[in-house]
This record gives sequence, C-alpha cells and structure tokens, in this order.
Amino acid sequence: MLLSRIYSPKAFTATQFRKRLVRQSHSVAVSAMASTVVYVKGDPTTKTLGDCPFCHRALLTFERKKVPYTMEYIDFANKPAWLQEASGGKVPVIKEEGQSYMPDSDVIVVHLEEKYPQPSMKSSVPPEIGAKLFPAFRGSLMGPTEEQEDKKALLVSELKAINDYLEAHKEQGPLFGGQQINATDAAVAPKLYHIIVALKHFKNWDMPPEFAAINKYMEAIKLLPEWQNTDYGELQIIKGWQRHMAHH
Ligand SMILES: N[C@@H](CCC(=O)N[C@@H](CS)C(=O)NCC(=O)O)C(=O)O
Repeated sequence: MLLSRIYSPKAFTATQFRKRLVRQSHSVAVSAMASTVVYVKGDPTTKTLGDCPFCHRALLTFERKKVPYTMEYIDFANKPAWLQEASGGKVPVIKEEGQSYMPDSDVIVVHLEEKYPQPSMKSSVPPEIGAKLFPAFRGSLMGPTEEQEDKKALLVSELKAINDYLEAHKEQGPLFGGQQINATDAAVAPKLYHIIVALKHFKNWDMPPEFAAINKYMEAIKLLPEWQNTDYGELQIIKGWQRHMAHH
C-alpha cells in the first residue's frame, strides 16, 4: 500500500519523483559513510571538549567540509596506552574505518583536503603568516622571566603581520578565506583565541588598538556555525593554561 503510493505515477509528477530518488540516494550515501573518529582533548565523562587549538583546527576542517565525524575525548590526566604509540601522546588523532591512526593536525588537514576536495579550503595566504604565533605566545606567558620580553616582542611582530595582511585584504574579507574559513583560518584563529583570552587573564594584556583588524576578524569567525559547533569556551582556555603554568 505504502509502496504503491510512493511509486504511483498519479501521486507524483516526474520531477517530484526524480527529486525523491536523489534525496534517497543522497541519504544512503551519507549513512553508508562511517563517520571518522576524531580523538580530541576533553573530558570523556561529561563529553566536554577541551582547549586544544590543534584539535580545533582539525574540527573546523571537518565542519567546513561537512565530513561526518564523532569525537572521542582524551583525558590528559589518564591517557589511553595506544595514544603514546600512535602520536607520542598528542592530539588530535583521527581514525577512519579500516585505517590506522593518523596523528598531527598538519597531516590531517592535508589528508582531508585531498580526500574531500569540495568545498576547497586551499589558501593563498603565505604560510609564514601566524607560523611563530604559538611559540611566541607560550614564551611570553610562561617562559623564563628573562625571555618573556623577547617572546612578547616576537608575538607583537607576528600579530602585526596578521593585522597588516587582514587590513590589506579587507575587501576580500572578513576572513582569510573570504566569507568562509579556509586552511589559514582553521590554523590561525584557534591560536589567536588562546592568545587573546590567556594573555588578558594572566597578564592583563589587551590587543593593542592598532591591531583592530584582528579583533574584527575574531568577531566575524565566531559568528560562523563551524566555529560555534567547535568552540570550547574561554573558561576552558583559562583552566588549561592554569594547569600548564602550575606544572611548569
Ligand atoms: N603538531 C601537533 C601538535 C599537537 C599538540 O601539541 N597537542 C597538544 C594539545 S594542544 C597535546 O596533545 N599535548 C599533549 C600533552 O600536553 O600531554 C599537531 O599539530 O597536531
């Protein structure tokens, strides 16, 4: 009865029928694709995502490309034994069905771009943009006192390069990828997020007013669903760096 209703030529015009077939084959294709497991920093008990900018980069890439994934949360105080062997104890690591563990966000994003080329996240932004951000930030937050000033100067010059680039390309903005995130956004924005939140909290440091383009950039990226689906919140960043600093 139901079948005859679905396939009855009286019930559907040819166009409706074709649309239905397309929809059906699409949902079959999606459900047949096993979702990739992404191992991330987090709390497996409460299933809360932790504050890892490299995991964030991988997750933003999954989101932008609409590749199905499920997260497995790694408790850093109690890491599973396999992680040491797979990645030296670091996340993110991904696991596709039938494949071995793939660690390192640099490798993961290149793999995703090759396997799922659409939408493309290829970026023409020079790779040196933001490349030294994180070591400069870490050093200015928790390096030896005599080093902190040098690292802060390096951080400011890295931020200036980012700000200058955004300013010079503002017609094509607001993001490095224009209206949508590209590979540079996925790599750089999670780091800027840590820098802005942690330096404010621990060093009472505000982004200098001449770097207004960076603030605008962060406001724009935070509006995107890809960001909102993967944002762990400022409190996680503060708690995360508090632990690092206590163990340092
Ligand atoms: N180069 C790696 C770096 C990953 C990394 O350093 N992850 C940190 C978390 S943000 C980690 O797993 N650290 C292990 C630990 O702190 O025990 C990548 O890009 O994936």
